[in-house]
Amino acid sequence: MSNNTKHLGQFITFEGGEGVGKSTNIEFCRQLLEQQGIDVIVTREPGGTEIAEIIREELLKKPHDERMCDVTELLLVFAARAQHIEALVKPALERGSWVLCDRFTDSTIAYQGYGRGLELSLIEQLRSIAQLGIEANKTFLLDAPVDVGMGRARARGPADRFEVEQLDFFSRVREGFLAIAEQSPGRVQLINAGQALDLVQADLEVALTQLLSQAEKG
Ligand code: T5A
Repeated sequence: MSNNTKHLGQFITFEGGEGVGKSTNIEFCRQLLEQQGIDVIVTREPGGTEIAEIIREELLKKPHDERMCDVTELLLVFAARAQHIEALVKPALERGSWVLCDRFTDSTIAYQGYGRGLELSLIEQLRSIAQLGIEANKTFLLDAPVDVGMGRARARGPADRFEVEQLDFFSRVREGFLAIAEQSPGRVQLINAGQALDLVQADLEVALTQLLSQAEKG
């Protein structure tokens, strides 16, 4: 990669099922971009700001008795997103920073749409209300067989409210992500996350180099 500090802000999202390596690889990408003199903000969804993190806690914790309704879950995801975009993502992009975000609306399509079975048109409506026109410039979809990702996630700690779901739920989620990749080949780049970490990161380095060169031209 060549050194150049002049870039327009880019919104890069990292997507995929449980435990596919998003956090690990975002850190890798952050270091690569910072070495190029780019101001990088790393954030996540749901979460990323004080209020959005409070909503995240509610979304992830396992309630004792009451089951969270699917529409409640969807609205909470978008409430967190609205806060995150207005308070953090939009201002950072306007300053010219590159925002690396662990999950975004593709996760909503995959989990609440394909996983829970909610209408995709409902998600589109909320997207137009909550996102202030902000969309990812580039998305790295880390894809691995469900059992590989779940195995890694479970080895790391206790399961949250999503991680206790059954295999067929996560198979639908994966199917959802792959459908998005097929529909948006320009934005979404599929990365084989089932391979060894150094190979995943070699793929990401090639992709980021291309992205940097496009951003410099553009
Ligand atoms: N959610 C989120 C929705 O339902 N709708 C939405 O709209 C949004 C935004 C929380 C939950 O919220 C749901 C989906 C989620 O269930 P999360 O915390 O981002 O979101 O979810 P997780 O996928 O659970 O995040 P994890 O932190 O568990 O997984 P990562 O970040 O993908 O994986 P990472 O980097 O922590 O790696 C896991 C382990 O695997 C190892 C790492 O070292 C680590 O130990 N690893 C590898 N090992 C071998 N080979 C490789 N290639 C490896 N890559 C990583």
